[in-house]
Amino acid sequence: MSKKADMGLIGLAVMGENLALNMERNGYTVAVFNRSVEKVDAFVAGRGAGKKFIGCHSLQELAENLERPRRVMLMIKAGAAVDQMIGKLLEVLEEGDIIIDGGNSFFQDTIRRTKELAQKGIRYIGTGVSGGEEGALKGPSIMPGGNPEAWPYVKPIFQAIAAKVVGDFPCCQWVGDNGAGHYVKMVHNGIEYGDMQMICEAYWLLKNVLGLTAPELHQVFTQWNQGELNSYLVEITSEIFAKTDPDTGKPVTDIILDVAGQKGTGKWTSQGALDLGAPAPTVAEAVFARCLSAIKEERTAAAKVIHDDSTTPYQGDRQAFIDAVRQALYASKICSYAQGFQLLRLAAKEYNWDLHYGEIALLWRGGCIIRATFLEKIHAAFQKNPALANLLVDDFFGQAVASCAKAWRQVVAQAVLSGVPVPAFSSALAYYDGYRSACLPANLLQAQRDYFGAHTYERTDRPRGQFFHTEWTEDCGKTVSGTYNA
Ligand code: NBP
Repeated sequence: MSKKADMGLIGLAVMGENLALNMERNGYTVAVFNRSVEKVDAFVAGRGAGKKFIGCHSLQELAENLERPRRVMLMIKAGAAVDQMIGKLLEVLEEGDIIIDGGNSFFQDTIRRTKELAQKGIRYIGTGVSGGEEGALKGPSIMPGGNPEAWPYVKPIFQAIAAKVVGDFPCCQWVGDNGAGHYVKMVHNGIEYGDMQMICEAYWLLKNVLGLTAPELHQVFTQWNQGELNSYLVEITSEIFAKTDPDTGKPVTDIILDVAGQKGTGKWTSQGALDLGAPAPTVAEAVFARCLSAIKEERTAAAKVIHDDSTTPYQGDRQAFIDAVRQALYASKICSYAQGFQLLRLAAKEYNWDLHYGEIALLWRGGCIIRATFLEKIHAAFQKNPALANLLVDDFFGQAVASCAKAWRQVVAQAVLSGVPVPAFSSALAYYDGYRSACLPANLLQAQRDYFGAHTYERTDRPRGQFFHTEWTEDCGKTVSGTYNA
């Protein structure tokens, strides 16, 4: 009898096809299925030719060709398609079998599916897979969560196909129960939104304040990639500025329309932060910056009628400004990651996950889009203090930001003077200044709330948890609101 497959993979689009090839290259036999079954034959006869693939034309055939307990991975469009496919799979799977969803599913869906499937005896994993097409083929970052009983059966395959860093360390470890893996992937994507926006702001400042050309920008980013900013995104940015459009001879960046797309994971991260009351303004600003870019026609019309002659050009040293922008980028990036990890901490509390923040930082060192040298430092910070409240109070990051702060303020100030929008740089700076402030103007805010809604307030000279109300006007009553919420 011929060998059965180690893994069933459903969804032969960009990610599924490449993940299947990655598994096969690592010694596993993969049974493949796709809703449009002609893609199965095309794959097995094409990129999969001569390899250990079993092409299946039905879910029944897929189930018959899998070792038990069966492992079936979905790499299909997130949302209703996943529920539909799970429903169909339940007709052919047995108790103890494992379903893995590797798409960008919303974490609340994964929480629900893990629970519903456990009740049916099916072990479920919802996993983040990051790295796009190339990562899927050569080694992605994998962030699995769900039913921990399933993990031992999937771990060898996932750790074999994952990106490896520092020798043989796989960028794949168990993240936590139910939706934890998809949540961590969502926050990864939110951080990615922030990183991309901050790099774009650095570019826009260097271009508009100093007038740097694409070849000069290529050099600056290449140099930055040698230091503390070393990362995949800075590296590809330097390569992007070296690319010329063959038709026009112009830098490719000059012919690309300034309208940003988005698929929603940055928005989810921001919504998740709002749900938990987590201060994560930098990712939110990155999402809003994409929204503002998208209203191109409106901006173009506004540019014709809103003339502003209040700006002040930069008069200082060019190299000093380039260096200051590098420091502003680094400090803003630290703040953005501090916000991301603060969000994870609040999520762990809310959803009862035992998240290991240092390990999560290590998962992102290879394979994924935000891979960066400084993730090692985040790991070290949480190793030193697993209960670290915020990266900004870690010695290394605290000193790193403090040493950049002066340049960072000058850059944000010059951006404001020059009329160059830097929402991520400036929101990160406001977060830093807010986080390090023992006192904020929320005393006045509480007074306002108490004035118009009798919402009450706590006093600086009394223990926390005692609430007071002032009769601000003569005609207000003594009844206070019962819905005080700090
Ligand atoms: P897509 O997200 O474009 O989905 C295409 C696949 O979904 C095809 O196999 C398609 O089958 C299948 N599908 C659809 Br659409 N509706 C279906 C349904 N109702 N039932 C069964 N199958 C259905 O593919 P992708 O870009 O490879 O991404 C796969 C997953 O991985 C997504 O969740 C995505 O968000 C996530 N992801 C993508 C990337 C990336 O860089 N692309 C990176 C990381 C994660 P068909 O051939 O019959 O239409």
